[in-house]
This record gives sequence, C-alpha cells and structure tokens, in this order.
Amino acid sequence: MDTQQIAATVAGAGDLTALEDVRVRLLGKKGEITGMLKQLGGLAPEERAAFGAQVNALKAEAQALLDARKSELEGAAEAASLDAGWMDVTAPAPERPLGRLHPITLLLEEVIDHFTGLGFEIASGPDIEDSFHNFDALNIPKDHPARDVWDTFYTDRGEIPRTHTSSVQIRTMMNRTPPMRILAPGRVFRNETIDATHHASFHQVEGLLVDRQVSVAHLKHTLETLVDRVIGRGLKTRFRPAFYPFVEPGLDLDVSCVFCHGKGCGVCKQSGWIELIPGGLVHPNVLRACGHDPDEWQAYAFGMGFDRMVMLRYGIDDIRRLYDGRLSLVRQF
Ligand code: FA5
Repeated sequence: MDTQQIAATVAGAGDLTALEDVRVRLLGKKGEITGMLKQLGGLAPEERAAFGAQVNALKAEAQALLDARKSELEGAAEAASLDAGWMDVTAPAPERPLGRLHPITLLLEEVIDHFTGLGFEIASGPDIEDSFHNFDALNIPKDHPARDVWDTFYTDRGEIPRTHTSSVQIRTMMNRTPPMRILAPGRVFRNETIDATHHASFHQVEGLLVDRQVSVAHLKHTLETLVDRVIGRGLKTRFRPAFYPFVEPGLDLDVSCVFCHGKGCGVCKQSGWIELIPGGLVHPNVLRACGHDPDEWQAYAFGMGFDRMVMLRYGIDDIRRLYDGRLSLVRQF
C-alpha cells in the first residue's frame, strides 16, 4: 500500500463513521499499516532500518491524511447543522388580524369619559329585575296603563328582564345618601317587533343627579353639552314636554336630523328632528319611595336610547346592523 492508495481511501470516506472505519482498517490493531510494522521482526537487520523508516513515514502520512479529512468532515457537518437551523431575525413577523371595538363600545367609552369628567360615577344593576325596581318604585303602580308602554317580557318565575335602565336609579337612590351623580349603561329587553329602529334587546344609558336645588336648567345644560361634545358639534337641539310617570316635568330632547340637516327626510319622518334623549326631574313619589325628602333633595334623570345614538353618530341606518355579527361593520372603525 502506498501514499496514493491511502489518500484515495481516506478521501473516499463520505462521513465521520466511514472515516473511522478507514482509520481502523489502516492503523487499528489489525490494520494494514500496523501489520506492516509487525513484519519488521521477521526481516534481516540490514533491511529492517530502511523498511522501518518507510513504514513509519507511511503511518505518519496516513495519520495526517486522516486528521485533515476528519476536520474537513466535521466542518461540513457543522455547516449543515447551521444551515438547518438558520433563521432570519430581521424578517417581519407574520401578520395577525387585529380585533376592533364595536361602535356601541366605542361611543360608550366616549360618553363615559364625558360624564366621569363631570363627576359622575358608573353604576350598574341586574339585567333581571323585580317589579318593584322596574315599575313600582318608579311611580308606575300595578294595573296602571303606563305599564303597557313597556312591552315587558316575564320569566316563568315572574321576574322581569328589565325594560329600561331606570331601575338602576332606584337601586342607587335606595343605597346611597345624596348628593350623588351616576351614569348607568346597560342592556334592556322589550317584547317588540324588530325593525330598522327597534330591537328586542338594546342598550340604554341612564343618568341621575341628586342634589339640592336641582332644576330643569341643569338637565338642559347637561344634555346640550353632551350632544355638542359627543354626538356632533353644531347640531341644533330642542326640548319638548313628554310624559314618563317617574319624572315631573318630563321632556324629550330632539336633535336636528343628521341625515338631512333639518330639511326633512325618511329617517326623521320629514320633521327635520330626531327624538334623542328622554328625561326630566325625578318625581317626588320616586324620591320618597327611595327614602329621600323631596323638599330637601331634587334630582334630574335621563335615559338615552343608546343604539339610536350610535346610529346617529356613525350614520348607521338600521339597528339590526349593530347585532348581525358581521365583521364588515366593526372593520369600518
Ligand atoms: C324609557 O325607557 C325611560 N326609562 C327613559 C327615561 C329615563 C325617561 C329617565 C325619563 C327619565 P323610552 O321607553 O322612551 O323611555 O325609551 C328610551 C329610549 O330608548 C328611546 O328614546 C329610544 O331611543 C330607545 N328605545 C326604546 N325602545 C327601543 C327599541 N325597541 N329598540 C331600540 N331603542 C329603543
């Protein structure tokens, strides 16, 4: 075996395992070069020195070739593993679709922001009410025709999915001592036929302020400021007398129609005005039912139909669009 044969055998080892086999075949205990060294003992003394030097040189060369091939193969193995685990840390992250807030939530956040800035606290009450909080304490006695105005659902146990957030007025006034200012957003339920402006489950936001010497002027200012800051600057407003058993006097705030700017259109039924927020001064009977002396304390209250406010603010002409669950709506905000 000569240097050239050894070089060819070593170069032919394709990986580290094959190279180890070659090493054993050449330099192992029973390897070919080891075998040649073993033959030294059988040689004549004059041949021994020359043959010994030749075999040792061959052995050193074989070792050098094995070492060189080994580091070559190790380098290639390392490069392959780096290639397999390569990662571009500068590559942009895969895009994840972002959620959007529903327009009801968006406007509610603005309204809450506006009222908390005026010192109102956020209050809440249960969705399922009893007759006392939904009707009786609000000056709507049993068998009074006014009860029919609210198309009430009843559960099997006679409980009432609340028909308005005015029930929270009662819960608040019964549990706190005046003065107080609260805003109570929530869901309400009515057995109504669903159309473009009516739903059977919708939102109201109740406002209540109890203090000394509260007058309609305070309510008027509060509602006008709300319309101006939150619904739309420059909208005209007007107040009309209205009847709600739990307020006296009662009124409705109308705004000039945002769709036709007061000229008259289908949405405002050609009147140029849209009824927006009912309210009034809390009836003395209601204050008394909650344990407050109406001679000492007065209150104003209002109850926004919130879905309709959202529709006006964002130009949505059908209440059903707020509830049909289509992403095309929320993607616009
Ligand atoms: C009430 O519910 C009174 N509790 C409001 C109130 C509070 C008056 C405090 C005085 C003092 P009304 O039934 O009109 O009132 O409802 C209030 C608003 O809810 C309406 O102006 C309207 O915007 C909205 N609304 C009523 N019914 C529906 C419905 N089916 N779908 C969507 N919005 C409705």
